[in-house]
Amino acid sequence: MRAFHLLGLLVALSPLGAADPVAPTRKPNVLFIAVDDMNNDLACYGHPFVKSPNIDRLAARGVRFDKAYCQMPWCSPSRASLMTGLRPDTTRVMDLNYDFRQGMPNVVTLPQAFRKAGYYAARVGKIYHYGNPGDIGTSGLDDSASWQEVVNPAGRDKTSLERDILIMKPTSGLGSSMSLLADKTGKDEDHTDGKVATEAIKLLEAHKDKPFFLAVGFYKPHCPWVAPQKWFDMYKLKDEVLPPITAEWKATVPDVALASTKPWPYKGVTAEEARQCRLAYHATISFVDAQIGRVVDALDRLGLADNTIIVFWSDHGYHLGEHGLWMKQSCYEESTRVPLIIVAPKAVAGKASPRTVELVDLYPTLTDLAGVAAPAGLQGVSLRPLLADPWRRGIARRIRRSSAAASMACRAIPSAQNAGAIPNGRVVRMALNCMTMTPIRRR
Ligand SMILES: [Ca+2]
Repeated sequence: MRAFHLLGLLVALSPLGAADPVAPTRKPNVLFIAVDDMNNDLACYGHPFVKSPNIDRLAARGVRFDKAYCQMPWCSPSRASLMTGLRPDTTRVMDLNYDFRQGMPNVVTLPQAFRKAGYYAARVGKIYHYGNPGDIGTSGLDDSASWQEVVNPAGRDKTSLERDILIMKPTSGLGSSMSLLADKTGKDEDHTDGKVATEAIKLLEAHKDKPFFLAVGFYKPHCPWVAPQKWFDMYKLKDEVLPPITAEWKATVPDVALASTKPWPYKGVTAEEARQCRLAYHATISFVDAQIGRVVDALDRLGLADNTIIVFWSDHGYHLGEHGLWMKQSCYEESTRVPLIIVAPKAVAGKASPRTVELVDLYPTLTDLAGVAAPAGLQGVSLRPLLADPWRRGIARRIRRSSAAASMACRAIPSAQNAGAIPNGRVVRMALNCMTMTPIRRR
């Protein structure tokens, strides 16, 4: 893998790069857009009614990855892995408290690599882990070495609306409380994610004349599902149908397969309440989609689009009732799969890649595309060849080492139960073989 990566880097840096359709003509900027807890319920991924015109617009400008997976379906392990280019069993980040610098004080993060290459690197909002919504307005579990400048917006969803939120599961923290609010008076720009977009646009305007790595971390559609009323009005409760579950199906899986949702099903809310939560989740997808659109519009207005790599990613997926599950931390497809779009200058546009990729691949991909020196030992592979030919085979290899998620699953499942039949191939393979959570076979 390292040999492949070095080869990619040499190509990027060599004069031969001029013949490469993806090679930048000058130092490209990076607009690094993250969302929190967003699954693939997006129009560009084929969802029948979710409205996501701005993310769809990114997909039309770049490559949409249809089989992209996180390294562990939980905020901090996933984000620390992506930002260091190392798998969770290397970072040792397997909970929401551990700082990867404790064990790897000198690790060079993705934005640090760009800083070393002379880039201005800044963060707005949530990129590394922090409690959502508890830590909104703070730097949370940030990595200060990564940035020259940080902005931590807090909007009315955090500062004045929390007491009005409809909480369906009051025994949980607000971030997992199955809670929602349609704000009847506030504007998009008054909410935290509206402010994230506004602050990101200010930084684009201020730093447009030199190479930048701007990380823009949005907070929705993480619970609580709070957004202006108009976004809720775009959806109908009758459309929010829960996937079927049966007692017979439940009897065929070990308890651990359902352990991420306690109590099962739907964290103890009624099916009707769960449908309201689905609607609210979709409403906040459309809300955050609009804020992403504002940032991309600014990039275009400033004339930066032709020389800016745009990455759009979510830290993990999200259950909305499949198998009776809700939220994340399960090893099923809906929890581990993520939306991932890369728009690179001169890359193909409007294509989808069916190849299995992982968020840990983003670090080597971005350094490769930008011609930035990457540290040795990155554990992903550059996806650059897929930006020229999304169907290309053979850029990734079969992963043989265990991932933290697989380790977590194995720790949680007594060995006797490992032999039990689980009718979801991904879970079986993770639990039985301790393979990485994603790939099984990478072609
Ligand atoms: Ca998350």
